[in-house]
Amino acid sequence: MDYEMIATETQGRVGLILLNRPKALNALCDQLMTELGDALRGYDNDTAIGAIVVTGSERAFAAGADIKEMQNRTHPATALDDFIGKTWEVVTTIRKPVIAAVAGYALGGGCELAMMCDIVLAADTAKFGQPEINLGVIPGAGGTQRLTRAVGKSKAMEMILTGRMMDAAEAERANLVARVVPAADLIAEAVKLGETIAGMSPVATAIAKRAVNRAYETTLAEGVGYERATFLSLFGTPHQREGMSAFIEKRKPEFS
Ligand code: CO8
Repeated sequence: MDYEMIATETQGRVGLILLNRPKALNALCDQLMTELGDALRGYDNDTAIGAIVVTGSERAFAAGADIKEMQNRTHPATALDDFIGKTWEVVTTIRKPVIAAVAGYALGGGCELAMMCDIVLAADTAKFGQPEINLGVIPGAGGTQRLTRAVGKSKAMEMILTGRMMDAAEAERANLVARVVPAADLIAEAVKLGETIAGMSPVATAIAKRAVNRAYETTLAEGVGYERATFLSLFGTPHQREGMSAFIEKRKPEFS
């Protein structure tokens, strides 16, 4: 697929996806989301890639779903089409770790896209918000659920009911992001993080990602049971032998 609204670039073992619709502050229209889904799947199926970074511009990671495109949608046609499920949730199906590197606005669907990624790294310029209430609607790509799980009920309610934005420092305090870095270093830091992850056992990485995501979906007892079963299954892999031998032999492990 030829891309018009995103750009892709490989740096080492990290697949970088740049949302690239600057005039619309990376508003997430159908075409952009389709291209993003295609690029994500492509990197997921590429054995040379160990982690994926999704980023935007200095001004905006993404200012939300494209309001101009959404304006004339009607119900029930919109519901029957399931356009949200088809294009927006691809990122949640990716096996490799996906890092959102957020500078500037991450609003509405942009904040939801960042929260669907596995790790959010924020520039000190990042601003997060769910301003849909100002448009007479509510978040529609998981915002009411993922923001609440990330920052707790009171702050999520305040943000969703008023449309207030959160700056990077507050987002870090509230556990919405893993870390805040200077804006000038954002991509380099995200790629470095991706490289670190890509250097680990790809099997352990994929299983660790799945196990952490289970914590959102299940009870503690079931989640711990899932962790135990998958932990033990890793003793059937050469990577467990390599990782433990390397530690004992005081060398760096080689996970092929
Ligand atoms: N959709 C379409 N165009 C947008 C969007 C958007 N979300 N955001 C900005 N733009 C466009 C503007 O229309 C403007 O275009 P033009 O120059 O042609 O008029 C251009 O980007 C620059 O924007 P501004 O002039 O407004 O720039 P400012 O610096 O003054 O303001 C803001 C920046 C604060 C980010 C402002 O643009 C803004 O408030 N944007 C809208 C934010 C918003 O409400 N987001 C939520 C959208 S709804 C949503 O995301 C629901 C998701 C549901 C799930 C998925 C379903 C599809």
